[in-house]
Amino acid sequence: MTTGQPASSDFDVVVVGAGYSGLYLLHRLRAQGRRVRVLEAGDGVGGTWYWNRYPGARCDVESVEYGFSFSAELDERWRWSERYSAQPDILAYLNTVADTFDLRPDIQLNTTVTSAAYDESAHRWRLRTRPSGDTDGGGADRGEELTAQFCVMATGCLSKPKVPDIAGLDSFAGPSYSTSSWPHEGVDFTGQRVGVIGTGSSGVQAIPLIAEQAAHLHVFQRTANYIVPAHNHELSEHDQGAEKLATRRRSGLDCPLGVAFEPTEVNAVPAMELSAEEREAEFERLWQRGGLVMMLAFPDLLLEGEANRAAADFLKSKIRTKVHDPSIAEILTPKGYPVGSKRLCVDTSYYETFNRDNVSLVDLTATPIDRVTPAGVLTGAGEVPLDALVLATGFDAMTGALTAIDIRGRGGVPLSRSWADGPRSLLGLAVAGFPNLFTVTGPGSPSVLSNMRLSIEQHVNWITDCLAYLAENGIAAIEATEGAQESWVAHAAEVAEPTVFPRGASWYTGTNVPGKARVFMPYIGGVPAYREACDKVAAEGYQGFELTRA
Ligand code: N01
Repeated sequence: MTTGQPASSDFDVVVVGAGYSGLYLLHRLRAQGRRVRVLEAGDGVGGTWYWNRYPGARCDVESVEYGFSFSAELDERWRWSERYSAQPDILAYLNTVADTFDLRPDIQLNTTVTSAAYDESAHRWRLRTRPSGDTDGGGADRGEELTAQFCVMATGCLSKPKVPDIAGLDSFAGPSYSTSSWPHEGVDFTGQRVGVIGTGSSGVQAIPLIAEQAAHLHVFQRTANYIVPAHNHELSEHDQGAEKLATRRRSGLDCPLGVAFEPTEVNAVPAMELSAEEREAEFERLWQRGGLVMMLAFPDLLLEGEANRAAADFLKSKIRTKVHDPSIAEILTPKGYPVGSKRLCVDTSYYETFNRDNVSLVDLTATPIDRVTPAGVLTGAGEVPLDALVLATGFDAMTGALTAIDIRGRGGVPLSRSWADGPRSLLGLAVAGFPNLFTVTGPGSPSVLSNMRLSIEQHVNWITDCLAYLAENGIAAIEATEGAQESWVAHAAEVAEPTVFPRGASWYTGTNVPGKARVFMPYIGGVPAYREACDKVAAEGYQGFELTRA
């Protein structure tokens, strides 16, 4: 189904979003014989991988761990081409998923959900939609209303772009592009003077490729990030045989980050109990391996203190070996915050890009952006003339896609009001006051601090098993209790407290969005402990939830 009206508007389950989560949910729910409708704002499936088409966009979890684990048929059908897959590959994979399981007939594209309200007497959700892109105010009339007993928000953690707080953006005379909604036909920067604002993961991936094309690239950096190399390479058939896939997936289940990491004895020892040489050797080993596993070097690395500083010093020293001009290397060196408190970036040739003659780095801490002008960007050092502007300025993460929908629970209470002081959720799966509503990888779950594929599968399995239990036991409504929710929120905060995470100014804590409550949102207790907590709740008949009989 594409944009056509559904045959009926009453469903057992409505799923919002057709990325990894929505596709797997649909597959599982249909296998249970439920009437499901997936509503998707884009005109294709893929979620994150549908929208983020900027040059260099690729995953920072290895491809062989990023494919769904539930289907041998899918494994047979699909081969990854690189260690870290590029966006077109992942989007093609998700389209293959949709085709393999014939999911499209139950997916309604170009449909933006505007509101969802819970009807207490009927134990059903009533959702309103509008056609995507319909911003003239008439959209509500051309939208539709759907009802469902259960509503699952599969809306993604990094899917609501942050509105950049930069004066004069609209006045720019040339084209401007956002990495999070890149033109499908691509952009040719040949011969142009291009400015990129933002040096998080998106900027770090896009900058080297834009630099190869542009006549001149100006990078506007406010905060230098900690960056580890991807060491990307092609994948062979041997790298993704059935046995290899199974081993790596198993290993991911036991790892706090949900990725295949075989710890050595050294990794179990606190960093400062080793000699400086031993510590350095381990950092170097993981640097050569590449990717986010650097964060698993030592058990105390993500706690505030010496181990964290040692890791930071190691990463800073690498910048000086890669960037020829010491003054540029100094600007690219992170300062004033612990490594890990902002999301680590994974790069290919980022630092080397600053050795090119056609690349300039603008240090916004020294010369902040005053405003964008028709001709370029005006900073404290003067105007930088530009032909094109790229915004890699990030997302209203974890809660933005949810609060963008007018979700109202019992008593008509809006979710945005319940979460005004920060998100509160039981296990990142359900919210007190919002019966029969589930969130996939919601705040309070490992989500963005884990391999998203693995965490999505775990959540979808948990939610669909829960729905099967409710059906078998004649239960019409399920709702997280306030008490259980408060205990989980307190536990999540307690686990995070000794770590560097709550200290950082980042999208993890909502500090990147003006006015957003400052709360560390993901669960840092690790994938195995989290899964155990979820399994225990289910095994005990959904303890912590109130169940209402039909
Ligand atoms: O966003 P970000 P992102 N003036 O928030 C700057 C995932 N992801 O899209 O740090 C000037 O990290 C801002 O500066 P500062 C991944 O989890 C994954 O890059 O606020 N600058 C920062 O430099 C990632 O963490 C992959 O001082 C402004 C940048 O914009 C998450 O998505 C690839 C500004 C925003 O960085 C978000 O990454 C891409 C302003 N007014 C993304 N406002 C993979 O590899 C913002 N900035 C899988």
